[in-house]
Formats: sequence, C-alpha cells, structure tokens
Amino acid sequence: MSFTFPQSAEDAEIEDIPWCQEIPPNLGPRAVDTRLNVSFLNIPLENPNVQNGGRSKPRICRAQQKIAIIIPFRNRELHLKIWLYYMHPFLQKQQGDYAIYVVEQIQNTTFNKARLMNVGFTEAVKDYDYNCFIFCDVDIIPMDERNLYRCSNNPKHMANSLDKFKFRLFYSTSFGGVVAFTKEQFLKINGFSNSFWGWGQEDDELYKRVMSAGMKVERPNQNIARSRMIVHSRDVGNEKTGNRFHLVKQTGKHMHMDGLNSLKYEIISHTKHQLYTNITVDIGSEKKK
Ligand code: UDH
Ligand code: MN
Repeated sequence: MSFTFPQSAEDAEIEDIPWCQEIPPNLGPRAVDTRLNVSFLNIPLENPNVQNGGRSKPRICRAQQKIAIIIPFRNRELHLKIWLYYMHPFLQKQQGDYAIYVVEQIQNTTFNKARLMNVGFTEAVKDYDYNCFIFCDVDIIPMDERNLYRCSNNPKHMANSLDKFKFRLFYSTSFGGVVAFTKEQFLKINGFSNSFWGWGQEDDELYKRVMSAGMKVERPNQNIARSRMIVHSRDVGNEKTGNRFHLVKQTGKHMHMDGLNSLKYEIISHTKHQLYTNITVDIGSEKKK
C-alpha cells in the first residue's frame, strides 16, 4: 500500500516543518445536532484535505502521534454519516495525523464489538506505523474540540461525559464508548477479550485488563468531554451477553490467553472509500454449548 505520509522518522526529518504544538490552537466548544440531515456527498467537499481511505494530517506542522481511529460497525450507515460529518473537521482542527477504519462484521449473527476492535488494531498496524489507537462507538460525537482525541501516558477514556448520562461519569470504573491506547499499552493488555458475543461489559473487562497491567485510566475534564450519543434502540443481533459478568470475573486468569494473541479472522475486503477505510471481516460465530 502506498501512503503520502512519511514512512519513517528519517523521512519526517526531511519535511521542513515544525512539530505541532502539544495543545493545538483555537479549540473550543461546538454545536452538535445528531438529528441533522447530512448528505454523504457534501462531506468530502467540506473536507478537501481528507485523502482516500479517510486519512489526513496537518499541513503546517508535524504531528507527534499517528492515530488509527477504529470503529466497530454493522448496519449503522446513518450514524456513520453523522459521525464522519462531525469528526473529520474535529480531528483536523486538532491537527491529527489520522485515518479512519470502519471494521464491519460480515455475519448477521451475534455482534462481537471487541473482536472487531482487535481486528482493526491488527490490520491497521500493517498499514502504517501508528502509535495511537482510538476505539470509537459510531454514535458518540464530542461537543468540544478541547477533548483531545490523542493517546496519553495511560489508557484514556474520552466518553466520560455523555448527554445520555446527564454529562456525568456513568460509574467510576466505566471505560466504554471512546478509548485511546498507545500501541504499547494495547499490546500490554493483549487487546480486548474475544469472548463477548452480544452487548455489554466488554468495556468493564477492558478496564480490568488495564488495572491488571498496572496502568491507570485517564479522563479529560468532565466539562470539556461533553459528548452526544445518537439516540437509538438496541440492535437486533446485539442482545445482552448471557455470561458477561462471569467473563469479567475471569479477566485475571484469561487475559493473556484471550485477546490479540488468540484472535482468528478472515478479511473479506479492505476498501478505501473517500472518507474511511472499510475492513469487512469474518470473525466467526459464537459456539453454542
Ligand atoms: N454496533 C454496530 N452495529 C450493531 C451493534 C453495535 O455498528 O448492530 C457498534 C456501533 O459502533 C455502536 C457500538 O457498536 O456504537 C456499541 O453498541 P451500542 O451502540 O448498541 O451500545 P450502547 O451501549 O447501547 O450505546 C445499548 C443499546 C441500548 C438501547 C436501549 C434504549 N433504551
Ligand atoms: Mn450506542
């Protein structure tokens, strides 16, 4: 695959531009209307610097972080459109060097979001030397550009102030919706568990992995992290996972056997669209006992 980004540190040195500032300039709150009638066609016109595959990088400075945004996906076209409409301008304003990966489960059987996240990570690292991975639900849109979609010294939880929960942290250990890991942090916890078929608690399990690995969770200020979640009902095929609480309890024992190192999948297609890269994947189906 060919990218216009520098492929190594040496290449980057050749580019005669300064490093980007740690806090990009002119960031602030913005209005987000999740019922907006967005046209797919207008988004590229409004984001001329986004390249095929949904990649962009700042023109005036060199970004420290190379970010892969990973979205687990199935049958949420409307949400994806709204997400792209709001997020390309947001990520560019934050001077991100980033690309968007929409990882789509081909099976219409039970959804497995965590497995899709692991596939996104495993495939993205083959494309480019990303050093930051942000795992995003397709229906969460930040309302303040100061909520930096970046990695930090510890794994970071950016969806800690959702309108759905009256802009409060849902519970003290919540760790879902939008989370950022450096490559090292994600490898250290062996990624997500592959065992969560259906909805719920894969994020609690992830939190336990982070704790077991001796890391902490960072969160932005509650006011800056204000985000909207598109109102929706539960998807067919994503019913609550029956054994989810039991699985969370098993984390300590299982995390080094269940995750990136035990992931099995088959890529059906890897396609660069104008605003994102779609990876359609066969992740298998739940084995019923
Ligand atoms: N997702 C899909 N397709 C699906 C299921 C999930 O793309 O069929 C992805 C999508 O990125 C979504 C994420 O997985 O944002 C998380 O799933 P979710 O949005 O269903 O989870 P959430 O916790 O919702 O938001 C739970 C549904 C409960 C709705 C109850 C209404 N009262
Ligand atoms: Mn949701």
